[in-house]
Amino acid sequence: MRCRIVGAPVQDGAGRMGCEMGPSALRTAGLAEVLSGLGHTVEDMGAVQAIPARRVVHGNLALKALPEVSAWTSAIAAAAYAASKDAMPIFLGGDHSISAGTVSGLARRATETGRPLFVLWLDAHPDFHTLDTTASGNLHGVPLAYASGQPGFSGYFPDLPAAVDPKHICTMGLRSVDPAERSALNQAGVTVHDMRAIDEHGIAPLLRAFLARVSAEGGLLHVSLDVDFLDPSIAPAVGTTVPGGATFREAHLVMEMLSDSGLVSSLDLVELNPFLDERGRTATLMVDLTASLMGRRIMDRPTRSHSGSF
Ligand code: HAR
Ligand code: MN
Ligand code: MN
Ligand code: MN
Repeated sequence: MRCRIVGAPVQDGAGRMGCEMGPSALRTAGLAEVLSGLGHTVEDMGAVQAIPARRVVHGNLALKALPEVSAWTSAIAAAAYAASKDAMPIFLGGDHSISAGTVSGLARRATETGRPLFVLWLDAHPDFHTLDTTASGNLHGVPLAYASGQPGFSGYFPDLPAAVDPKHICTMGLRSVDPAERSALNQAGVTVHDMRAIDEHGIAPLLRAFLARVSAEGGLLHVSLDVDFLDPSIAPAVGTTVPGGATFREAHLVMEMLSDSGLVSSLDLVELNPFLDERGRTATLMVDLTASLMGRRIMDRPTRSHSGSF
C-alpha cells in the first residue's frame, strides 16, 4: 500500500490547547517507521498550511474560532482531495474539526471515482451538532454533521462539493450524545452502535454487518479514530475523556477486522493532546492501532474466523 501522511495541526476546534502538537507526537511515536516496517510505501506530506481566516459573524454567539476552523476546513479538504489520488491518506490531527475537511475532500474524490464513500466514526461523541445546535461552541463537535450535508453550514463553512450519505455512516463507541444530536442522528438515518450495544452484542458482529454493506456497494471506507473512543484508563491524552470506552482488545479487534476487510481507503487519527499524555503512551497506542489496521498480526496470517468448530 502507498500511504501518505498528512499533518493537520489544528486546535481551534477543541475547548483547550494542545492538539496542535498531535502530528509531532504521532511522528515521534514512530508512525512512518511502523508503516514502512509493515511493507508499505510512506510519503510524509508535512503539514497542511492554514489559509488566512476571513471574518464571519453567526447568530450563535457561543461559537468559538468559526473563521479559523472554516479556513482550516478549506485547506484540509483540498489536501485530502489531493492526497487521496492513488494512495491511502492518513491524517494526523489536530482536533476532530479536521474531519470536516478530510471527509469532504474524500467525498469529492469518491464522487469522481464513482464509488460511494462510507464513514466509520470511532468516538465517544457523534460530533453531529450544527452551528445552530452546539451549546459549547467547540467546533470539533460539528464535523460529521457538516460532511453529511446537515443544514445551517452554508455561508459559514466552505460549500460542500459532495456530501456523505448519512446512511453510509456508522458510529461506534458513543457514550456522550447531546439531545439535539440524538434527534438529528435518528432523523438522518446514521447507524449508531453506542457502548451499550457493544456491551450487549460484542463489537465484532456490529462491525461485520457494516463492512458487509460497504463491500456489497463497492464502497470506499474512511475511518475516523478519535482518541476518546478508547477508555481513558488506556488513552489519557485527550481533552474530552468519557469513562466506559473501548478496551485495548476491542479497539485492536476493530482494526484487525478492518485490515482483513481490505476496504479502508483513508484514516484520521484525531484529538490526541500530547500535553495530557503520560510518557507518550496514548500516542504509542494510536500508532499500534494504526499498525493493526495496516496489517500487523499476532500470527503471520489472519486469525481464522469461527465457523462452527475450531
Ligand atoms: N457534544 C459536546 C459538544 O458539542 C462534546 C463534543 C466533544 N467532541 C469531541 N470530539 N471531543 O468527539 O461540546
Ligand atoms: Mn470526535
Ligand atoms: Mn470524541
Ligand atoms: Mn447505499
